[in-house]
Amino acid sequence: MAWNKKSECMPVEKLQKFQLEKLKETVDWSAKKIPFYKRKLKEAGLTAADLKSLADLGKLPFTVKNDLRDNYPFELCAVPLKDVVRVHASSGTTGKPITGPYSADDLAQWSECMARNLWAAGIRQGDIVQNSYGYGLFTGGLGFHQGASLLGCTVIPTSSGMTERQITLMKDFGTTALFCTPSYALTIAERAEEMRVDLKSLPLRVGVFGAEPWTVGMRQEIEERMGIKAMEAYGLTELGGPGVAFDCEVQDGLHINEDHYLAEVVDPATLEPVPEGEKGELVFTSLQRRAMPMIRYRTKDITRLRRETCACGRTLVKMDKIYGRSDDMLIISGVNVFPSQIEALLLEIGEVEPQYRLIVRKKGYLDQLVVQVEGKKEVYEASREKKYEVEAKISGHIKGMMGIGVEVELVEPKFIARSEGKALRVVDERPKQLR
Ligand code: DLL
Repeated sequence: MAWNKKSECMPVEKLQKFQLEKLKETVDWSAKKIPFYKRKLKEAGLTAADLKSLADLGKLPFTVKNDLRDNYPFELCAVPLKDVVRVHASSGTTGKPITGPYSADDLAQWSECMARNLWAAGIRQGDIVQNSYGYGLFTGGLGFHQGASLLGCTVIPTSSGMTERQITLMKDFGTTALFCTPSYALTIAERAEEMRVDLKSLPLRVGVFGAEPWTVGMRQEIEERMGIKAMEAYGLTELGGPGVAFDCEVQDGLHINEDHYLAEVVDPATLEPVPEGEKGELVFTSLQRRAMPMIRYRTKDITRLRRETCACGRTLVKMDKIYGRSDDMLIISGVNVFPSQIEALLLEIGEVEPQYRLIVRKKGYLDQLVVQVEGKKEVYEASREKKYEVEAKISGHIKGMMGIGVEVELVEPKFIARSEGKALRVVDERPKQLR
């Protein structure tokens, strides 16, 4: 049922006791080994002994991405470099990169978390898995590789890119499972259609996708076009990469590997915890990592937590699919807009491809949102009137559902650059000082 039934299906009370114990160990370890945390905890006047229950978590200071940048490359590392067996890094879109060092134990735990993720997706020994996440500093490639190796799968480490070769190998090797970003899965599906390879007739049956926000509509689109079940992985470099949360066969939210990651949701403005079930910013404290423990790391990812009995038997708390990142949130006519909301609406329109870009411009003092979306070939090539009609249909749909006026530009098929990794959805053309 679960890869590690003992940990994944532990009674909640027992799990929370375990979490408190590990939280104290983590705080103690961080205070002893990392000058940054030693200082922060001293300022907060806290020691591990002050943590009497999980509710005391809120007394601990937050950690933000800039703390990692300021301490680049190894100032947050709690073990000597000779005990670091791997370093990953993420550059993000701006600024200095951040590093993720791992001890041998950290690496083993990561593989375990990934094995749970892949097992829940129905992947087993005997599966031929094609790993099209980028190998290298990005945690996707090696994270999935390790998890699949632990399960005993046959791993094809294709990495991302060279899409035609991906499809040829998929056919020749009889790939049964594919790992990549959802946007790259669509790129593969599209290229396969052009190559006249019918993915549905291949042994491919499941994909595990993540590393970027994607809607349920996008998941269905991928499932239909590839003839597979599309499962999900969530994680971030700061916490060791993918394997933080994953969906099970119920596909209603992602279970968090709570014996490794203690999750909270806070109001991004007040930083106060929100009641369970309410949306806010996801914050994680690592519970067992040694090389780079994290205390109350603010992910910027927006979701909500749900503690409920899941039909799969796991007791691990669930989070909703990520709605978006607080730093990708646009404010259009005073309305908060996440790209994923627009994506969901676009996927309801039959005349367009699931390829889009949001361009933000300044019109006077106001922010204006331009939705560029590819028309299906027959629609784009039909009359000008048809194009206008579809554009009006989309802007009407968005206005009706979200109450905001947007400009819609139906663009020709292939106009929008195809993704091999994380898709670029938002292009901000506002002058820097006006954002
Ligand atoms: O993207 C780790 C990963 C690799 C996850 C492969 C899943 C699969 P970073 O490059 O550090 O790490 O980016 C982390 O990506 O804070 C989210 O904003 C976003 N993200 C990751 N997974 C999901 C997901 C990897 N399933 C950032 N849904 C995170 C939505 C996701 N967003």
